[in-house]
Amino acid sequence: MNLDTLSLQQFGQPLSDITDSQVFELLLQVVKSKSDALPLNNGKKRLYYISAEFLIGKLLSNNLINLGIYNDVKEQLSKAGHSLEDVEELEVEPSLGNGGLGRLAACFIDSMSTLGLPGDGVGLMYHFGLFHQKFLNRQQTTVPDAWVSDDKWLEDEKTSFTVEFRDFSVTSELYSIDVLGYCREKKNRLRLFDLQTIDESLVSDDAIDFDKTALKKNLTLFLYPDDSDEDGQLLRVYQQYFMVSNAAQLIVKEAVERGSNVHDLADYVVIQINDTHPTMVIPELIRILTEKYGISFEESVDIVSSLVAYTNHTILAEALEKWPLKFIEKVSPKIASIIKKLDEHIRSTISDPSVQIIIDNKVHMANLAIHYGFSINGVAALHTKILEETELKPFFDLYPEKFSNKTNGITFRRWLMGCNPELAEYLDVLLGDSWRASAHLEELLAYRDNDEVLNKLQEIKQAAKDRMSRFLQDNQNAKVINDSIIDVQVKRFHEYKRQQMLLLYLIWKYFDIKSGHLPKHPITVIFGGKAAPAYVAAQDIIHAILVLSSLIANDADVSPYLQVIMIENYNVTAAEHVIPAAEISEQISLASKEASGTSNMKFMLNGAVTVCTVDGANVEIADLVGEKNIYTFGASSDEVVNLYECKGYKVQEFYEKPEIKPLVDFLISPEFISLGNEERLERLHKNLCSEDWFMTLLDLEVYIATKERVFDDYEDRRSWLQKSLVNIAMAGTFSSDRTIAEYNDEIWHLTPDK
Ligand code: F58
Repeated sequence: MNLDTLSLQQFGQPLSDITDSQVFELLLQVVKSKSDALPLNNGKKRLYYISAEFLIGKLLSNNLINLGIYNDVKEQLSKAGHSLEDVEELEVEPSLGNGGLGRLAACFIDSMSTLGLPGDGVGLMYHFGLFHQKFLNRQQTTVPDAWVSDDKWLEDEKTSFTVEFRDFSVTSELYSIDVLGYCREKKNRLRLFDLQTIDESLVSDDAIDFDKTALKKNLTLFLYPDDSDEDGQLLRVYQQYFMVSNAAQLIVKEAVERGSNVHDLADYVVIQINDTHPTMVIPELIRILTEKYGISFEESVDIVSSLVAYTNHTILAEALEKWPLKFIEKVSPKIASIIKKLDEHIRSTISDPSVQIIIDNKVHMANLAIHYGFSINGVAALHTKILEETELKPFFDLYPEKFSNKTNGITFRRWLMGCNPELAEYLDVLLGDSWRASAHLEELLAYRDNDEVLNKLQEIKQAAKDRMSRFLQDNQNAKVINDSIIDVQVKRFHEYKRQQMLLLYLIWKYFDIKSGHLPKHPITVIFGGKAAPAYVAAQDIIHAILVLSSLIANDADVSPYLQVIMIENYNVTAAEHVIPAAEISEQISLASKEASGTSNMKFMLNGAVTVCTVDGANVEIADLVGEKNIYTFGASSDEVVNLYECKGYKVQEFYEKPEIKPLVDFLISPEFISLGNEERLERLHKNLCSEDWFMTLLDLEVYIATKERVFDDYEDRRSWLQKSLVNIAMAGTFSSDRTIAEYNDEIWHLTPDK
């Protein structure tokens, strides 16, 4: 493929003379014509991975990599004076996800295609997705993130279904995006349902509020519309039913086209539901089988129960969905009545009230999925253990055979080859390129004592740091201190993830520098992430970080040594710049609360050293790299679970400690308040010293001590680089190809296409 020739044909000018946006157009055509020509992965049995989110990121580079033409294209462009990086900037990032669960779904569909498994992602085509985050007066503001009209990858499948609600019906339109596998001749698709009557004009340019009751026009406008009022909650139920009704109709139609007589549907279909949002696919399929195919209720239940599998992503009680039965009745009385029948069956056979589906007139979606699915899995070993032994113990006692662990993974195409090509190329030099398909990196350990290799790793890290600095400069005019240590916490803002603990450490460090203890290397701490619009406490934490960032920047004694940058509108593109540059990965959730985490895996793969609590997949990372190559601290999950159970955490005892009180009180000091919003800062302060539901102060002192040890150790450059090397070498386990192979071997049982 010669881009110069293509450019001459298309634009009448050589590659060197066309603009970056013409190059983008050209590359799109190249990728699309190649991907259009690929047939779908086929097989009798097909997987449908239904998810409310797919945080797929930009697709150009990813597709070039998977088509095996990335290096060639990059070289041709560079010879003609273009940089692929600049061209990529012209692509819009789809706004179809929120956090780890959505990004996991994106990694999974990439791996499914790579392994040749016949299966598609199924979700909704939100026109504005999640909001775009902007900072104003050091606070998060939310503006609509319009992306659909600029997207270049969506194709109209020209397929529609009717979805019947109680009071009206709507028609859908199915769009899809090709999902290419790494060096594969066949593809899968991400299939997204839109509403034919969607009306973007309900949304103004600068605010994400809109008429939540205009259901015929709004169902696919936003991902997770604000549900702090009843209209918002109802809208979510409508959205979920719209998603699963379309999915179920598509699934049955395609199975029948492949030869199913519907009684044998489970030989043709397996459905993985990503968290509980798609749970209503169970009653919806039962409805279709009984109403449309005349199959008895009992047989329909058996058929459906043998083909739906559920992944749990959280133990946080408030995140486990429970919808008032009356909402479901309002959306679809038929679905409500099927759920009631399913609940009655459980009541009549199992006496334990905690496992019922309808409790206090609320439908517990996870309970429904566990009783009427054939598989439930957690997403890291510790998480699954907590589900089995504590959170879902009554279910585990009933159905031990349904439970399993599938530790999460990440696709190395995006999180190494795409975002860190220098490191990927150097691994080729050292290991040959077979790691690209196998993810086996352990042979790198042989170079642990090789100074030349360690120095080269340092050089690669420096290049990534420079790239990130340019990105932050261009995007938000932030100037990273030269030669500073890059210490990063990027993830959704939530109190359990404890961004506030890093904030308190930073206050400690600020005091320490003020008192004359200057760090040997300057430190740049980078935060990134969004807070849900209805989650005030998380927004207060963002506010305090932005205030501290300004306070330090304005302080000439401290600013040469310490800097806090909060990335505006953190998304996949920002992650691709920050993760390769990071030297310290912050994974500091309250033990037991982070189901897995996946940024922990991305950071380690790119050579960052992890500072973490013993939570989620951090446990598995620590086991792999060994205690010399990771910094773990803090209360264990058993201790935490115990403290909750016996109400044993007394925050005041910690707050009153002379080492802690000044740090917390600084949040309401005149210096702090002069830069911020008093109400927000007082609320955050009060929250920390009188409630602290996620036990920040419990771990704070040991966290500070650990961080100081980390910064000391960083000064021994050789041994630090060795830690970094070991982390890269041991990251192979966390390839999502491994995870998907496990899902397939143990849950889905699909035959890979050739
Ligand atoms: C995340 N969940 C987990 N949920 O927090 C993380 O530990 C795990 O690694 C990841 O799933 C993948 O398994 C997550 O991202 C959400 O974003 C919820 C979506 C629905 C609204 C509440 C947040």
